[in-house]
Amino acid sequence: MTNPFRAGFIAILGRPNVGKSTLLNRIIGKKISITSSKPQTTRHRLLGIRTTDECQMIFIDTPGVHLGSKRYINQVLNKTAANALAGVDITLLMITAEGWKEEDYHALKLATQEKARVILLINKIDKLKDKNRLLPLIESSSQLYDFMAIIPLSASNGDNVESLLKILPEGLPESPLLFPEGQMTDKGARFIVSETIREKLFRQLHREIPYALAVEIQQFELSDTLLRADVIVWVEKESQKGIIIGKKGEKLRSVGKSAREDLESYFDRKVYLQLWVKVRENWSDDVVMLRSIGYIEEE
Ligand SMILES: Nc1nc2c(ncn2[C@@H]2O[C@H](COP(=O)(O)OP(=O)(O)OP(=O)(O)O)[C@@H](O)[C@H]2O)c(=O)[nH]1
Ligand SMILES: [Mg+2]
Repeated sequence: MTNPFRAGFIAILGRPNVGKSTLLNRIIGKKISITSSKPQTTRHRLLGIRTTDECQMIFIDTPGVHLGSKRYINQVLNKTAANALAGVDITLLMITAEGWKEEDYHALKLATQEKARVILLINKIDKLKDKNRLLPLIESSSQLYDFMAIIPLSASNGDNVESLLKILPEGLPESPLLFPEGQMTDKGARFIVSETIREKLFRQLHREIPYALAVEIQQFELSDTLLRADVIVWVEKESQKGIIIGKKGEKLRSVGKSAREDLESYFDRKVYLQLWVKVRENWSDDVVMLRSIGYIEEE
């Protein structure tokens, strides 16, 4: 007798920079969520869908939950992460092999106040020089909460991700498909384009500049053979505009080139991007602006 088909939602929660989006991309097998070494890279709730013969796992990538920032956009990001937990079947709480930090305890609290079962993921085990340190961490973590499982893994090289995928179906309810079989994400082409550009800006700019910018698509055209987009990069100050454009426009050109290369391989089409940098003071505190870029979710 074959097992009944299962389907359900699995949230990935954790403080910024632990590797949530890297894990999502690894599981889906395609780069649908941007990643960088800077905290607070992810700003949206994003679905990654993996369908097999036995089940459909719908993963929800979330912005990193963090403490101590008073900016409005930070409150919005925390709220997006917390909202994503409502009604899920399983929450994957991610920490790293370095051990528990203050913001990890905060994420634990958020995860465990919902009804969903919680699996603890200890990520970045590839960075551990002494694997013997893992056992005490697993041991002490198991005292904190009755986790469905504790799984050490490496999102970046894939070590032990299979173990996670193996136990997830047992935490999902019997259900028919919730999304069409071939669908990988809930976001469309425009999202992939603006996020890819934001990733390159995050990766190529230093320190605080990435937090001062947002990307907005103006014109967008997608056909069988090409993709064309006019894109505005919003910053908060004139001085930031200069930094992003760079000497003789070098920086912006390099961001555009790198984004175009990724997008050509993602969409398998010729890609033309026009990037403009514009200043809007305090956009990150502006509700209308945050809604128009899609950072505030419609209720
Ligand atoms: N060595 C190592 N690095 C990793 C691993 N997983 C993720 N990283 C790196 O950690 C950094 C953060 O990864 P992200 O996936 O962007 O982290 P995130 O949790 O989504 O971060 P936010 O979106 O900011 O909350 C990136 O530089 C990744 O390459 C891992 O298993 N091992
Ligand atoms: Mg992320």
